[in-house]
Amino acid sequence: GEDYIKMWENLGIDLENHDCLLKALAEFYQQIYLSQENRPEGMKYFDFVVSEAHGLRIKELLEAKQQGKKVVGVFCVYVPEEMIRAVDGICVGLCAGAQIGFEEAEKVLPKNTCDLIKAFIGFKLTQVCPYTESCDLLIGETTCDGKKKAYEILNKLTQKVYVMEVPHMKTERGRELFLKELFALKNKLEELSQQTMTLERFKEEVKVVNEKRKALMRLEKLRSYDPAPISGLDALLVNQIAFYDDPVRFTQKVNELCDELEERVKKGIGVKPKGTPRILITGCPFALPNWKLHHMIETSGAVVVGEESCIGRRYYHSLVPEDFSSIEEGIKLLAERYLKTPCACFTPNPERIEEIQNMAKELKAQGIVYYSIQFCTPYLFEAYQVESAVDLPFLKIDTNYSTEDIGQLKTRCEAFIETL
Ligand code: BJ8
Repeated sequence: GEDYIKMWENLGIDLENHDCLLKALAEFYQQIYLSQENRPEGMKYFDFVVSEAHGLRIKELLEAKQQGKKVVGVFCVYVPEEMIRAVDGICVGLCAGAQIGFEEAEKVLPKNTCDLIKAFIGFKLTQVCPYTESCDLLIGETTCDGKKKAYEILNKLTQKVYVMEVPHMKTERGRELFLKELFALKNKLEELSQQTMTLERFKEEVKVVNEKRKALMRLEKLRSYDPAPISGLDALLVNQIAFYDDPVRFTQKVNELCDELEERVKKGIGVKPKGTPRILITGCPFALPNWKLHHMIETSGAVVVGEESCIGRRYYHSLVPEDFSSIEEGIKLLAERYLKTPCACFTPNPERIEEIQNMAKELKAQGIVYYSIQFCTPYLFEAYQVESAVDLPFLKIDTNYSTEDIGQLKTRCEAFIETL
């Protein structure tokens, strides 16, 4: 409506580019999501959230800002949301999953950069992302080389980037560094919000984020049944929305969805027939609206039952203990929990292989699809380690955000699924 157009204008959004994005998104959503059969009723809320992603949610963020709250953008699951929330901040994920602004992005980035990075720089250069434009602070991190260097450019464009150092080894020294970085982040967030973190608020927010993660764990568990009560696409969408919806409301809606899925399981209702081949995906994150791989697999006769990905298990793998009695102790527990995350930016990274094996067993996967975004060195390299460790049929997909290779990839997926 008119209100939204004013709101976007005030944010500095390029209305023409933005219109193209929204139209493409709506069309995509119609084609990929709304065409699915046997969707749970509970997905209606998430459909609504997607349709209002640039509307109502942005309005909420701007209203919160008017009350003095700060909006903080993040790009990685090593940046603790609990700390942002403990100083009354709102955390939003800014990774981008569409080929928007690539032409502009390629003027400032090397061509052989992964599409996830090209997309968030492209979104900024073409002024199409109301989340990026709403942020008071952008927190980058030293994970892969591409992101690390892209944050320098992003800072040049926004003057709002703070980079937190993430170690690359989980040694004693690495752990110490990470802990120090979390204390430095606390100072930064206190300076931004002009408030001192209190133990009470910190504990509250640890609980809020734990509840969100518990709901996502519950959702994952329900996908272990055959027939699967929810499609991989729908579960992926819920996981994507986890990064920008209000966490309390989101948690409630995910739990309502899970209640419905439990009923489905009891009655033996699924999205696909019992015995449909089950796929576990592992690899790079799936930033919204990157639905390409799930769509391809699920229109090729299989169902995706889990994601060992940052949009997936790497986000909700474990909780933070809630019974600490000082902020320092809480931050230590937070550091331990976050460092358990098995990203390929770490060396060595045996925990990821363990996680994949556990997930495959728990979710009764029959095949593994290894997903890497073209030019993503950490995940492309680690494919070798993973492939030699797992004993399930294995398909490696190295792709980007374009639709050009869909025909060829679909043929490969179909052939793979037929062997399961
Ligand atoms: S914890 S996966 S969110 S770093 S796809 S930009 S790695 S070249 S996103 Fe990541 Fe944190 Fe790790 Fe997760 Fe680089 Fe690869 Fe691109 Fe990537």
